[in-house]
Amino acid sequence: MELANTPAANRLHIGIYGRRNSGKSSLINAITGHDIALVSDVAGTTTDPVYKAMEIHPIGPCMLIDTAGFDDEGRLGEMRVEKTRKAMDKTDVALLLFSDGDFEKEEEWLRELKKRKVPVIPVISKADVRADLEGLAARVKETTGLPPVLVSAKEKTGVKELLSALVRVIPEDFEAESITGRLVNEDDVVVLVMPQDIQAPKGRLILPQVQTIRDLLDHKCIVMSVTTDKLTGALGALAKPPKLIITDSQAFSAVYPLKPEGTLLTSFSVLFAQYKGDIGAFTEGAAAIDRLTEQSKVLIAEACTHAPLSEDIGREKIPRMLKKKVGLGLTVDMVSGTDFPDDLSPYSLVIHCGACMFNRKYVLSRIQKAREHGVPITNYGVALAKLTGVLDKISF
Ligand SMILES: Nc1nc2c(ncn2[C@@H]2O[C@H](COP(=O)(O)OP(=O)(O)OP(=O)(O)O)[C@@H](O)[C@H]2O)c(=O)[nH]1
Ligand SMILES: [Mg+2]
Repeated sequence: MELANTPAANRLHIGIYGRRNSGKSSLINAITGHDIALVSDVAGTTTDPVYKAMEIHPIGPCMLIDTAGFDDEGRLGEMRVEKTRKAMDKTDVALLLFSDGDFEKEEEWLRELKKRKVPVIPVISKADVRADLEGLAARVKETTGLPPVLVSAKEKTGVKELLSALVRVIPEDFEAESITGRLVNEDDVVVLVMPQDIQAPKGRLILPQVQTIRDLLDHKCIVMSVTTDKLTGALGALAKPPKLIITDSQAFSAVYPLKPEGTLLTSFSVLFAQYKGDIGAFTEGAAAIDRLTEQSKVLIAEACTHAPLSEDIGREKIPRMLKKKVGLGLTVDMVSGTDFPDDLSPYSLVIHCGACMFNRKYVLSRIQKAREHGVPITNYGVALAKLTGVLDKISF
């Protein structure tokens, strides 16, 4: 996965604000699971804002902004606070840390963030050492209007809840990245394999194909579209092998043997699994297919209440393939629309539809919900790639 390709502007910028020593840098390390920010018990350890590009599941590419404490003092301290203030202008979502004591500074920064229309998640840091956690939480709720997330970076508690809170506040139109941007650069030649069979609508292309072509043109790629039978001809017409072939997943077995060595191969459904969700979570989830037994229960979740085309995939094709692999005893439940169950614990796996009619935020919130319950989740496209044995041959 080429993360370096995600431009900074497309990353969700998460700013972390609080007093000196409130545990901002430790919180970053807890969220990412890595020791990337410098932590010490000296107040004022972080001076300039530090920008860390990170992949956070299930949100995707993010930019974490570690800042200097907003209660810094003295001439240098004031200059540092000024820099922290500037970081607010780049912040999409703010984590505001609350500690014991009065909230004078916190309220001031809350006002500043609200003025900039930045969603704020109140956080009580160092929850493991707060003398009166309940009282503190009540005061924060009164001040911010929101229940705070209680986090201990030391004991690694509250991080899942914090991720859920983040998913809830990301903007409705949040699209972390482009469809193909991880795989291509300017001037790359890309061949699209688009069988025009009975499922293809007469006289036009389906939306994912159109969007992919548009996205490749935006990346200044050289795009060639063919039906499956013309792939050999197309490759022969090129002076050198293409950078990437994107195929309809149904044509995968025909395309794979023709792929030149060194050319990347992916499918429209896998590209959209990332564009509309989180491919990392989905491939991890698909691995659970290997662990299913006849005692397992699988939940198939469809976002639309009526979806004639994918109905066949979700209601027939995937259950049939799963039972063929696992055994006829496997239980497959189906829900649609907003019926996503609150209790996912009976399930060993959730397989979600491609959510073509819904935005990424919607899909991410479902991924996060499954993660909170410790239940693997994947989607139709990735599950099909896994069940047909092509998932590990694909780039994403
Ligand atoms: N008990 C406990 N201590 C913590 C926790 N988080 C951070 N600390 C400690 O608090 C101190 C300050 O942590 P930092 O993460 O450096 O705090 P900061 O807000 O980045 O501080 P500055 O960069 O100086 O503004 C360190 O000694 C940490 O080990 C926590 O969850 N529990
Ligand atoms: Mg710090």
